[in-house]
Amino acid sequence: MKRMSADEAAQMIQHDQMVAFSGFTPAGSPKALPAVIARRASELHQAQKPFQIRLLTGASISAAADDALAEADAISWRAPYQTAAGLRQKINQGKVKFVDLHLSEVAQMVNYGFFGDIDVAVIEASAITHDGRVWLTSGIGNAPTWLQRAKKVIIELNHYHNPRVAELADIVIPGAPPRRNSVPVFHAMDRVGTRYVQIDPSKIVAVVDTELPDAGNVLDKNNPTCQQIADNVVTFLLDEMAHGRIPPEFLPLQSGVGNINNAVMARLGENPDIPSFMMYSEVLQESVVHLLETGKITGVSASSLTVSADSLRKIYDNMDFFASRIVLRPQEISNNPEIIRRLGVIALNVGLEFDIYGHANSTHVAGVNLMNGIGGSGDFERNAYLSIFMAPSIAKDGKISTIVPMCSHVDHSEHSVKVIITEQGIADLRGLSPLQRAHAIIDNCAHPLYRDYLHRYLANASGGHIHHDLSHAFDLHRNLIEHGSMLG
Ligand code: 0RQ
Repeated sequence: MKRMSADEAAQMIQHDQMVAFSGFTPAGSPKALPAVIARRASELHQAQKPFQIRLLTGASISAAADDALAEADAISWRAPYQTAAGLRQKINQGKVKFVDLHLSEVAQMVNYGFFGDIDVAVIEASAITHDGRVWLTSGIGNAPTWLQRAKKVIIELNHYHNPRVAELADIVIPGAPPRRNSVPVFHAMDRVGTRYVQIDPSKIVAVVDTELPDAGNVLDKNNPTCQQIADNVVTFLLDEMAHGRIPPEFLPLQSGVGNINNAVMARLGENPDIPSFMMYSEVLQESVVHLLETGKITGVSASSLTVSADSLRKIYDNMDFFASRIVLRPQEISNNPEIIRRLGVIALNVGLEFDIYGHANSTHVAGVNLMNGIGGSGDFERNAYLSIFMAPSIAKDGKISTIVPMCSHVDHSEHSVKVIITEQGIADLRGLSPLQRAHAIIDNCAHPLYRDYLHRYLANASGGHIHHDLSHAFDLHRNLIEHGSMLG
């Protein structure tokens, strides 16, 4: 194996190449190469030479890595998801071409050849062998597909990880149509693949030794609004159980990342009337580690351990306990529509804004500026047993209502969104016609500051099955842009 420094390995990456990083969120993503690629870009730019890569990842990588690459103008094209302020700015200035994709679809789109070849994959591994077996780390993402498709592979062998992390992995890559088989996961914890990825070892052009932690997962808001939304979610799920629509043994949960989702998981965990349950999700987040310890959560299928350094250490120090309770899958399987529908997953995601008919905008502020991307939310919401969307009813101290007459951008249509929950209450949209939905959303979810406005909009709107006033549908957004507040 060709061991070398990160600087030497970065020399193998050329201008305009398609580069693919391992991992899912900061977990399992390369830690050394991104900064070195950024530096190489800056140096080449100073010498008046072009250097920009096209970059595919699993989900986000660490914000520091994405920001360093953005700051150095090292990326010309990026997919499928990001969460970094600096990169976001470049995308919204039109300096980086960003493609927002459902996370379950990325690997198959690459396998179908939709984005061309992958020139270089940069993969964090916990172990490799001379015959080409690669064991991944705390995030799987699309790494198995990158390893198989890339012309060249750079391995970051990260000694920070406990080698036993490989016991969590379950690697399977579905075949391509027209003879694609079912993925035989019939239970959240089923294992159907291998613990490592087998590749042609001659493709490994560099092995870079590192000992670097995943960038921690910082949750900063544990505010009363998050807590109230979480309480409303618990109330709703208990009511569904009481009506027999959720079976007594419960159903697997998917939970997005962020403060609201974390509060929901904590509240579910402490409620004695919620039975112990499993998760079929994309990220295993901070609060879930504790719930695995208490036994409230009995097993988790995910693509990454998106947890703090302390929690990762706890998992690594207690692998006898956690190895039988966690399965890490490629995102094409953790977010697989076939399995989500089969298992009856309850999906819990957060959106930016919802319109009175139940369309959801998860990605673009005022319809124009990218926030993060759709991530895995669409994979789950479209295929879930119950699709629940959550948000505070207002943002930016009330200058923004998250309930609007018409969404300025739509990621999830009314057909996928079954329930909306804010701190104000619950709008159960199942079986409601559009106008019934509008009343349910305004009365139960909108903030009192905006309720009258929204009722007035609806009363003055006209139409057939759906009512709208197209000359005023975006007045709130126009006010926000012109006056900094939706109420003008
Ligand atoms: O801004 O931080 O400056 O205060 O958006 O909002 O309420 O803190 O909630 O962190 O959960 O993020 C939709 C962005 C919500 C996220 C979104 C402002 C608000 C705040 C963040 P500040 P909150 P969250 C799993 C699933 C799509 C991807 C997904 C997301 C900031 O949940 O990216 O679901 N979802 N992935 O003030 C303008 C509005 C706003 C608004 C809120 N209507 N207009 N700003 N904000 N509503 C993850 C993966 O797939 C890996």
